[in-house]
Amino acid sequence: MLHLLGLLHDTPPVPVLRAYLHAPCRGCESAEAIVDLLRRGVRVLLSGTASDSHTWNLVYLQLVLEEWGHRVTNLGPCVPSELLAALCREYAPEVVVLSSVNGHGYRDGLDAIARIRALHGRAGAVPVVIGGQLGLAGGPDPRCAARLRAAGCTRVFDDGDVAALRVFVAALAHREDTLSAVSAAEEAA
Ligand code: B12
Repeated sequence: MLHLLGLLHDTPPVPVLRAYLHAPCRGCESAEAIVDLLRRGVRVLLSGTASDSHTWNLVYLQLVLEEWGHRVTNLGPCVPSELLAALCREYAPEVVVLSSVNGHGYRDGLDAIARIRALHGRAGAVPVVIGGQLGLAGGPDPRCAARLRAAGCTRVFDDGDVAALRVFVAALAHREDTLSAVSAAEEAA
């Protein structure tokens, strides 16, 4: 059920969801828990890198991110950096997740992050993470990862870091909660 709801791009109004989820299936989260998760879910722009034609990594990441309650727009493989940057402006995601497994991720990632960080305003400041099999050496390369971070990548994940990605995106959801609470308190004052 949660996975099906994850296919929706925008969270429907909570009363609609509550009515729809009046009888959650056995083994699913309660309706309240699902509503809470969807409310706090992060808007994710997921993309393959410019040279990378692999797709199952993207399918996998979309499924797990949605399972964790986030809303994913999956741009698919071989996305040129200019297009990625243009779509960052268009969709205003809360996080960009880049995935690459063909061994050219360190190089493609540098181009992608340069284009995104060149955007003005909020779009240029969006958290951007990259992960997968990023280099040709068959394992993580700390120097290349450091270069990506210096260029503006918020986090660089290794191949098996899916659990760390979960923690990172969940923290963004909480950060938004905190920011909303602060603005509500400021408005009330
Ligand atoms: C299937 C496959 C293909 C298919 C892809 C079909 C398709 N539609 O996707 C085809 C045949 C087209 C293909 C092509 C090529 N492939 Co290929 N391919 C594979 C293979 C066998 C499986 C990949 C796969 O689908 N895995 C399943 C998904 C779910 O898992 P995953 O991709 O590993 O992703 C996981 C992690 O990397 C991680 N992850 C990925 N992204 C991110 C992002 C974040 C933020 C995080 C936290 C984690 C994360 O999470 C995922 C789930 O655990 C792998 C070898 C292997 N066994 O992994 C090689 C492999 C990825 N391919 C490889 C290569 C070299 C190529 C080619 C360059 C070959 C060539 N000379 O033409 C081309 C790529 C061309 C291009 N422009 O990109 C190499 C990459 C080498 C490297 N990284 O150093 C691999 C590793 C094979 C090898 N051992 O040499 N390939």
